[in-house]
Amino acid sequence: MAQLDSSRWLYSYWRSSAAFRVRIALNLKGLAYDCVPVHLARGEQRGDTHLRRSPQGLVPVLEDDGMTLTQSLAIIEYLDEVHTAPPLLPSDPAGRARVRALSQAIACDMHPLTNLRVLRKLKADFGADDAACARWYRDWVEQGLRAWQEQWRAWPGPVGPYVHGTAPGMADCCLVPQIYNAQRYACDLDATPDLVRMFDACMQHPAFADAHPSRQPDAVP
Ligand SMILES: N[C@@H](CCC(=O)N[C@@H](CS)C(=O)NCC(=O)O)C(=O)O
Repeated sequence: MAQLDSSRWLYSYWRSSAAFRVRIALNLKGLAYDCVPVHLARGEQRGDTHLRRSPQGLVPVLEDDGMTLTQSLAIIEYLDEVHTAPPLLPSDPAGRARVRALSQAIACDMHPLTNLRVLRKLKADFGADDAACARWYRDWVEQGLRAWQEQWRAWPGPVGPYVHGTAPGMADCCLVPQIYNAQRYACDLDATPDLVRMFDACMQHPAFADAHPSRQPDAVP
């Protein structure tokens, strides 16, 4: 859903799951943006130009209304506060706490362990080969998703088709890229069927389908 002359720029990489989260949120809100690829595999995130936007050397970065915003969850909550419809967080405090907890379990706990720079460090400094990195990835993701499913099942409220009811929200923005990556790394998802079902439901929605890595301007076929 990238568009020209939007005055909103998303610095993104097609396979970045954190950028994928923000692309979904922008699409759910119906907000136009220009996608500016930052080639992570070539190290563009560590160049001076990108470090001025993100001193951490990470994507996504959203430039909006003259501001430079980082951190996918902070960006999603910003978008939700400025553009209130459709809401990405529930209206009740307990629901919001649940959605934030499920979102943070992925964005703050699972994803950082499997980030590109972590996998690179394992290889460069600790002698891990491709097979060891894949095992590291799968171990963390499979155990993280199993715990996530338990946490999700513990809620007494309405069930599906999305994470928190009948409309997609912030937790779906986090879950879908995580499952996409888990499938890419051939993780065993047999123990987490509820998550796969929610992923499949989301991917039927155009906001998710248009945000898919394969649909991005920098995608490599
Ligand atoms: N907590 C950050 C994580 C951002 C992040 O880890 N981005 C990855 C791509 S998914 C990245 O830019 N990695 C660059 C690198 O590892 O060098 C967020 O949610 O925005």
